[in-house]
Amino acid sequence: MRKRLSLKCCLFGIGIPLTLWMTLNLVSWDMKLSADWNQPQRLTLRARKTLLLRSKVKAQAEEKGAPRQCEEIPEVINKALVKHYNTSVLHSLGIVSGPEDQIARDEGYQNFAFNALVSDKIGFHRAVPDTRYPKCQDVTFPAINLDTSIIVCFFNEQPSALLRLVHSIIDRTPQELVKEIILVDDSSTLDDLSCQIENYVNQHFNNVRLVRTPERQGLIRARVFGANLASGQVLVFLDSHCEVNTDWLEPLLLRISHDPTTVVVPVIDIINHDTMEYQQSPLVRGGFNWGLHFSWDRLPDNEKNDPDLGSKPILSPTMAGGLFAMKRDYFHHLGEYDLGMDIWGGENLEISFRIWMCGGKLEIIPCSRVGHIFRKRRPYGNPKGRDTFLKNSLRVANVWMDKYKEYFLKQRPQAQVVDYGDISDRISLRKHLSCKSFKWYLDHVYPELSLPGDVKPSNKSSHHQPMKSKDKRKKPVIVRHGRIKHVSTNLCAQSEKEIYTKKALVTLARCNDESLSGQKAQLWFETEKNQLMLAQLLCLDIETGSVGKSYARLMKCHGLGGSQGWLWIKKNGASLLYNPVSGKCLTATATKVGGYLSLDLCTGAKEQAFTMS
Ligand code: UD2
Ligand code: MN
Repeated sequence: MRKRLSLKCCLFGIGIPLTLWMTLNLVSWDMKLSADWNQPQRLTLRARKTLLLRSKVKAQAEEKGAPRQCEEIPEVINKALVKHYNTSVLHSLGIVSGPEDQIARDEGYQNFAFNALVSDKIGFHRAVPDTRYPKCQDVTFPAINLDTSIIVCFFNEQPSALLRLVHSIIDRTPQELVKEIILVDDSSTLDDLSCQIENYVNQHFNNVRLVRTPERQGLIRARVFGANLASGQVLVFLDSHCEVNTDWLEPLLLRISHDPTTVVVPVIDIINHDTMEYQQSPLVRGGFNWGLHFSWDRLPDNEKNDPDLGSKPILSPTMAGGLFAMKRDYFHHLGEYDLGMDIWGGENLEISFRIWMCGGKLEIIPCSRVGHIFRKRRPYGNPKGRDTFLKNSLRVANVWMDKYKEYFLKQRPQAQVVDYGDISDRISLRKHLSCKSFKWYLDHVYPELSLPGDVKPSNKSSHHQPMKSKDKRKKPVIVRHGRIKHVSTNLCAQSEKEIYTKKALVTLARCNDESLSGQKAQLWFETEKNQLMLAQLLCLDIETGSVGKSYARLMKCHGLGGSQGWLWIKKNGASLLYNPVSGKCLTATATKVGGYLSLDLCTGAKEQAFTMS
């Protein structure tokens, strides 16, 4: 009615203000169209900004001009790993064989917080172990009539990690299910790398689009930009350092086709950030604590004892955040993301609460597996130097948690003074969608969460990657024991202090096999997990992350491999102790009694030749 009226006025030529009003009206109509889930949303100022940005991005994507000037990335294919996943090949790729390797490795850790040297050497294609439970394998999928837009946002990503993800999707997904892959470069600052990625993408793929945000948005708004450009029926979000596994997409889509308000998450397998090994994750589900930190929780007993465990969907109170699929129209209907959130953090709990409280469901699909490089630190900051995780979490607490937000504020008192911006849009979204209360969510979706002060046993693991719960971690299995002898001097490795002193360095000493205590001091136990335990007490470890020389030390055994993993390799006829995490070999700094053991380039020199007997 109002529209018709304004049209009439225009015909009579009542100028600029009305034309402006009409333009806005049109824009809002366009927005409503993109959110075609019956109930249109109010167009806020922020949404208008997004829209403007969106048209800019569109323009940029469409004028694909001459390639940018930068070195071309060679299409690297490591033949040894394309067909068969092989850990010893992987380990050998990690060997630092000279100063160039060392630089590539150090720069990689600095920029990406994972071993970029190994990632580059693996190349753009590799096989990964099929980590699904047997019940998921060898199934024939019924026809699926949904297609997807896969959205991958990145800020300063290593080209080989990102391109291996893209190739893994193309290699392991039926073509008709992938309408497009949208790579959103969130204004990366390492220009050469983003230029190389862009040129490679333009030269090698048809259905991969690369778009760039006009300025750094952070992963939350970057995802919404990507989603606004997408046209597939289902949106799939992935982090930029993932590799998809066999038949990963079909189980996700089948679930969504049964119920379009189900949001589905694959099991996130672990790609080791030091060695790039691909490891199966245990079945756990998403939770959180009152500090609003995400946690991996043990499954409740009824799920754990289900005979179909491993192939049946698992209801999950929250998601980790990076990898999930949902219908595109449902994504828009449910309010996309909170555009007031910056850079990193909190959006995963926000979308999880919103899904459950506003009528949807969140499930982990064990038959779908995708590997992700879990890094020890985030290799980037944010332009304003603020703690965006805290700010974003405050928005979550104030919009979604009702009176339970007090628990959060108690846990993180620093939050009291943080400005979290305007949340009125999100509050009206919650009303508009008639979402349930946070109490309902706690009672029905996450009754296992104890309130502060309760003494329920914890079901959480504090690790940032999915972990087997402690009670299931087995005792180390010893495969052999003996003395570690330095060949050319015939000296033995032992602690410089008592055998139970943590952090003690390791030195060469005269081999002592006379008294029992002497034996113990030089008796090493090699375990199934490639640990070397002195007297079955402490593990041979290295100082990681240190610049310059790194020494071998004895540390508490953690059973996670990593810096406590030691492999015997051969070089120039000598047998060396190689530590895959550092890419280096155990080396005697001085070939005499008291000489410390350090880590050095694996050359096969006499300082590095050891045996175990
Ligand atoms: C986890 C999630 C991540 C996100 C985050 C909380 C998984 C596997 N990962 O942390 O997706 O939900 O928790 O916010 O569940 N990026 C940008 N712009 C930025 C910063 C990051 O595009 O300003 C990209 C980044 O390149 C990466 C993705 O966003 O592809 C996620 O970032 P991350 O890998 O640092 O987050 P992660 O895995 O530590
Ligand atoms: Mn990540």
